[in-house]
Amino acid sequence: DMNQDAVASPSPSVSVFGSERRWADTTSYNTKKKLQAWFQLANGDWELGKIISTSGNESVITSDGKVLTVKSDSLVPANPDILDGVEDLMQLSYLNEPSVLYDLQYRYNQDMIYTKAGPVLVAINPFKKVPLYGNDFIEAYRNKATENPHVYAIADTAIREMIRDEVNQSIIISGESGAGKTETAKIAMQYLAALGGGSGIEYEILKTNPILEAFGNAKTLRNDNSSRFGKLIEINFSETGKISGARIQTSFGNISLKNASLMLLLICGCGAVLLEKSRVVQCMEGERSYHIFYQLCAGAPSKLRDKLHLKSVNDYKYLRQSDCCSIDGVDDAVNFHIVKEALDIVHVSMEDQESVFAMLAAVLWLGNVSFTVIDSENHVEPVADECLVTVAELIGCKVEELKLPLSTRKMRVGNDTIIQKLTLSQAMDTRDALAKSIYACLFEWLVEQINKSLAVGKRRTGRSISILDIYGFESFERNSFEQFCINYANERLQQHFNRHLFKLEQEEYIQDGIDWTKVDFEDNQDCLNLFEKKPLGLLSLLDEESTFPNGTDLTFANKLKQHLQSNSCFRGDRGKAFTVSHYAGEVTYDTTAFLEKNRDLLHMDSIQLLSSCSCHLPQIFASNMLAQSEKSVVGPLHKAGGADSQKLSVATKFKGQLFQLMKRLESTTPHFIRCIKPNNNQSPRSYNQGLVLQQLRCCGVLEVVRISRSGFPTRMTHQKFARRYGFLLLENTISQDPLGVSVAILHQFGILPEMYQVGYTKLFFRTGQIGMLEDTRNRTLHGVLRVQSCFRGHQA
Ligand code: AOV
Ligand code: MG
Repeated sequence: DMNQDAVASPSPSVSVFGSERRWADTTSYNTKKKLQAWFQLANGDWELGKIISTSGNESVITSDGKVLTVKSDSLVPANPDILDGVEDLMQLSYLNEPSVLYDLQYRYNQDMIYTKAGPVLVAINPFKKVPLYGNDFIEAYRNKATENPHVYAIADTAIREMIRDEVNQSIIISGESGAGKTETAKIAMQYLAALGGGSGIEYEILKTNPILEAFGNAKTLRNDNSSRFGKLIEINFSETGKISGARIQTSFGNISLKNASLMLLLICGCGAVLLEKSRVVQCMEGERSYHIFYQLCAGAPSKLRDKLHLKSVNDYKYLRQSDCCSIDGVDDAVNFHIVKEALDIVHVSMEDQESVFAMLAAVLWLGNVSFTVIDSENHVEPVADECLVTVAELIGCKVEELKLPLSTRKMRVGNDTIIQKLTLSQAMDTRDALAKSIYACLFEWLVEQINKSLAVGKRRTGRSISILDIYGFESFERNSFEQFCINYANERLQQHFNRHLFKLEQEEYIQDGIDWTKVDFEDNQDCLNLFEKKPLGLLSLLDEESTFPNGTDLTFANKLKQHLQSNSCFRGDRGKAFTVSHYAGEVTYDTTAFLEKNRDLLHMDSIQLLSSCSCHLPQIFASNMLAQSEKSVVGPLHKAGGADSQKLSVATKFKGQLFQLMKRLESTTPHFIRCIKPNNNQSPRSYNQGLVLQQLRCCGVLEVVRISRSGFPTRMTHQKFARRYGFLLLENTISQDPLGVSVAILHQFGILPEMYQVGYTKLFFRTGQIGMLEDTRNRTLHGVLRVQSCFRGHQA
């Protein structure tokens, strides 16, 4: 039986390339003189040399006119010149770290910042304008007129696979802070938006960026425009696009996707994943708060200034304290107008815009509110000066109403309500908590408005492509709760990457019974366990300690040391510090303020104040917060009588949002882009080998290439394959079953036996094989459709 044969006949088994980082077999190599090889300099950088002679364990090489003697086994083979700057690392004959570094650098020096690493696109931040974008390039990628790796090409593949497989797609962008994720996300959006075809929606989609960046980005020590929130942008293609799927597929070659409508959606949770709100009231020296504050102060027209009683940046404590109020090359005033224009375009009304600005001003003025001690017990009262009066005016309440929650707290004891006076530090915390909440609510509200406006009248029924851009891995001198959350998110994302490129991939081979030798990869499950395990994980212990009234940052740190010492990713340090071994490197966290930031209490008195304000935004904020606290888990203060709002802890909420996000991503076909930061100074034309190598290592780029080179990235069930290409068969096959048809197709197209494997349920192909079949299919279909439409033309 022929089908049995097809399964049983052994395809050439594929051996997986071993680690070629070092030369295993130096003896055979050493005889080949004049060969090029990499040797390592004292600073760790690799340099190219030519082998002149070898004796014993030593080789003499020339490099740059110098003659050097080096240890033979420290040499690493270099690729022939003809492979300089290959566009896919899979094409390298010798796959080792220096060769990969060199290839990327070679391309980077010529402004070719994109390189494929098998299925992954590597993007190196140029830190300057590079001539790779715009309509001409978009057209070229749509017409498949160029093969150069590009974000556009990834977006294009995503669209094609969405249509071909009828599966939602995602473009997942990762990399350290400042590596270029947000820029890359915008470039991908540009390509997808171009398919809007003049419907106007593409314009609106792109205009959301300046708004989100103004309110959600800030200058950090790593990145002048660092995202302080995570976002998933979902672009939906309409049902009509789907119905005319076949037509789209064929007409796609020469562009117009006119039938497809697009829309942008930020995921909720609360629109965007955990905005770093502590930044509103405090940030490190040399950093800034959110861009919008500086933009408002610099760019507001005089009428608005008067209305909001605006002063300059240096007059506001929240903005002044980090000793950094401008960014080189950035004009905040100009950007204010760009944001305003963008708000117009996404249909935020003038009235709403004014309310937004009023809330921003209220936050700034709140920061300037000061307190005076009123009794011997250090209780305080806010000073009724210009600041307090202005805040009251901006949010729409009486000065006395504002004074109350800033200086007292209602507590319920048994059946009685008592009023407790606040000390200076309690009052300042309460004030800051109010400012943070107003800002965070404002951000959420704004995202909601954008979503509403872009979703008007459109049902989300078609297929979608989502673009994920979160904050990148961060490691500073001092790392706090924010870095803790951000790095945890990145750890999760790394696992998604691993699962898809290593684990699932290999499991599928083995499950489907094809020849395969397993490739090892860095698994980060231990680190995730360290965070997530219950009850003895970082997050659980943090939540537990946060609910203890007597818990402090120190007791928290001690508890970690007591319970987590056995996890190899954890190390307790002196005092209040601990260290986590992340996939991207070790980070030492200082637990100072962890508990308070995790509790993130906004007292009921403050929420009540907001709900009684005459302005509509504070009212909306208050009702959103109340709705949230009702859904929440019961905390200790809640138990004490509900006089206080006890929401979910920040860490728990964050984890929940992260899980939601991952769940969404799990149902999509992922396309990965790895952004790489070539230097730490945000400067162009500077390529730090060590820094690049560390980033390549931690995301396993070499291993991905190795798997892909020896693997079969494209797969299709026998049924689907037979259905899709069966009509191309010239002769009827003896067999009508899917496997028989499939094998006949493979034979007819002369696909070489080493280029595919037949599994129990699927066919597996090496890179590039399916493309040829698709092209033939499209050409044939296109021809057929043309004939049909000619025919219809005749009839008419
Ligand atoms: P990030 O998103 O990865 O950091 P960004 O996308 O904000 O990093 O990039 C940082 C800066 O690098 C940008 O402001 C640009 O100046 C420059 N840049 C990045 N990509 C390009 C490009 N393709 N062409 C020109 N310049 C580029 V963070 O959000 O901090 O994790 O939290
Ligand atoms: Mg970013």
